[in-house]
Amino acid sequence: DTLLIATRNAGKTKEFREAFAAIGVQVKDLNEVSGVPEIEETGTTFAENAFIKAKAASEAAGLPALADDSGLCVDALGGAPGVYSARYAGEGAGDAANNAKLLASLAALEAVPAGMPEASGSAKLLSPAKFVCSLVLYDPRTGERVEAEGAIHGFVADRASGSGGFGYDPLFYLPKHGKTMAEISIEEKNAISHRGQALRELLAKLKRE
Ligand code: ITT
Repeated sequence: DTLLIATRNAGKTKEFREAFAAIGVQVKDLNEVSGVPEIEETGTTFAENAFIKAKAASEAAGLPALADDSGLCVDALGGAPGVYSARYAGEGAGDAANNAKLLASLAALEAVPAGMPEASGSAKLLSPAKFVCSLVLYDPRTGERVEAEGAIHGFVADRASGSGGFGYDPLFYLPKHGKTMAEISIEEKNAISHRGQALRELLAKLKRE
């Protein structure tokens, strides 16, 4: 069995590949199929954008597809970058530029929110934040859609640590682990992450159908 993941983000694909391997499902993403044009994310919510991507990719490929729309919502920034997480520092600017922009935006604030926990080492925590993931599985032959969402709370640290994961993971500190999301293994990340939670909810819904 092969499932199409409606993403061009290799970091997401790696995590889905790892999670689906456990249940014997192979995955391929939009970098591995031809004929799916660039999809514009015009929604204002994670759920809307996930549906837009799942529908467009599945119809172009003629196969069911699973889309992931996700992002980081930072309390001290009023929930930004949110649905703009991938393009926070500009279209195509990339993870390093996005992380630099996040640190600059927090550094520009008047005050650090009160009551931040201590981080391990010399890092300082700058704001509570959460990662959110919306998943939509869409079947173009029946029009059926299954949706799920997951979230994980943590804090934005003032410096990057770790080389695992992708995106904002090196800045996303988990007090319970005393580590950033880039310092835990892919198995640990899938066990706790917004994406892992959403995927387990999606699979549970499919099982009930
Ligand atoms: P696709 O639309 O092709 O799937 P994308 O990267 O543009 O790829 P999104 O619009 O959903 O996808 O943006 C997600 C961004 O949110 C991603 O680029 C990261 O910056 C951030 N993000 C989401 N999940 C993350 C995670 O697990 N760890 C770190 N950053 C994450």
